[in-house]
Amino acid sequence: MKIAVLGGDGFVGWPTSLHLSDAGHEVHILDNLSRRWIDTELGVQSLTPMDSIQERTRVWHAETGRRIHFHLIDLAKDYELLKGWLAKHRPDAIIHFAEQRAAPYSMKSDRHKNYTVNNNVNATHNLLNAMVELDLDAHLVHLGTMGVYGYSTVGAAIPEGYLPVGIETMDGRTVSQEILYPANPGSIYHMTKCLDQQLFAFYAKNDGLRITDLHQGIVWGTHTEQTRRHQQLVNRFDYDGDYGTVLNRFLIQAAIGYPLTVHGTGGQTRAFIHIQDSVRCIEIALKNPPQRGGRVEIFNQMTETHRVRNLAELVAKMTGAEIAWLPNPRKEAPENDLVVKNEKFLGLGLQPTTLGEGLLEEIVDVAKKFAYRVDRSRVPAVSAWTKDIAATVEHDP
Ligand code: USQ
Repeated sequence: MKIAVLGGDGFVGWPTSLHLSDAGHEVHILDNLSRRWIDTELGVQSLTPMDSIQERTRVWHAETGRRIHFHLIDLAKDYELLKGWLAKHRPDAIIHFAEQRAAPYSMKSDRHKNYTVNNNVNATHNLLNAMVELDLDAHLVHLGTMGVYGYSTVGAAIPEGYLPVGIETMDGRTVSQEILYPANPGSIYHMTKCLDQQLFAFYAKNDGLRITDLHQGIVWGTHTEQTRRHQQLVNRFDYDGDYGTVLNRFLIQAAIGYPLTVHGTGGQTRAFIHIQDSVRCIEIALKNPPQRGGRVEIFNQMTETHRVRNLAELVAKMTGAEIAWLPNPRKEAPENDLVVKNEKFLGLGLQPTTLGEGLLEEIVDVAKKFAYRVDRSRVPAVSAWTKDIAATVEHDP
């Protein structure tokens, strides 16, 4: 297949591009390199030393003989450029990662809220609009988030996208209907993914676009089979308070002797997936497109659920790290249970990679190797969800 990977320079986009290229597909990365600009804005860098996208693709070609093409395009701002590219290349499939993906970054200030909404919603809408205008029947696979559901399980597992409801009719009968699971975002970033869902539902219904939305949990790990092949193919690895995600942060903190930054009681339960499984799920989704004219296909892309304090205790036991119990910069339930259905990917052959497979140690080793690149002052999470909470945030545990 000819596949456009929008946002192919990012944390999940890059290993996905390598994985699909390795599988024999013709891969085109479209990216505005915004993630690199945000590093510059925040004054942080990936723990792993990353080369330019051009250098990364050159090394991939030297290693494998395969080409990954790069196109510098801003989906949210350059509608005509995007449309022109799609008209010329007419990909068979499009994978859409091209959104600002950090909840803390999206809550930093009014400017960051505006940026996240404008960037994410326009990117998605420009893409859908152009596909319709060009009669492009490509399968669109979007990376969404488990955060569209909120994280509370009301005595029932969270289904894959749709919720059956019984509605009482005026003549007293009960009819059943499936609706999109009620959106319950916990940050501006997560809210943009809820808005994406509405855009997808409309374009699938109105124009028959074939769309798959992947509701992904928190990714952990850094390497995949392909990023291991050469040191210059290494994936980015975020540790800072805005972009670092919880388990990877704990592992890096352990490696540099920094107390593990648990927010509140650590009673938050979240869904997780290893980066290797994430790229496999995307390939599985690509192979199983929905019918034209059908509804949006939704998968829960996660393999395990864990409570934050249990993860901290696991990492502390494994490494001897201390735990710091910090005031929570976020507005979220202090404790929650979470049960999630993920039978669709399991049914299509996904073999989950779990925390117990020795990969946690590998991440600590990567972190130790590059520990000299860590700026300890950028470890604390200081983006507060409200002005009241901002006064309670600790800058240095
Ligand atoms: N947390 C800590 N200490 C830390 C960092 C986080 O206790 O040092 C807590 C947070 O308060 C939160 C939980 O860990 O309760 C998860 O935080 P996170 O930063 O790992 O994940 P989140 O902000 O939810 O976002 C990440 C990705 C996002 C993706 C989402 C999937 O950045 O792109 O959509 O995970 S999900 O969480 O399932 O919605």
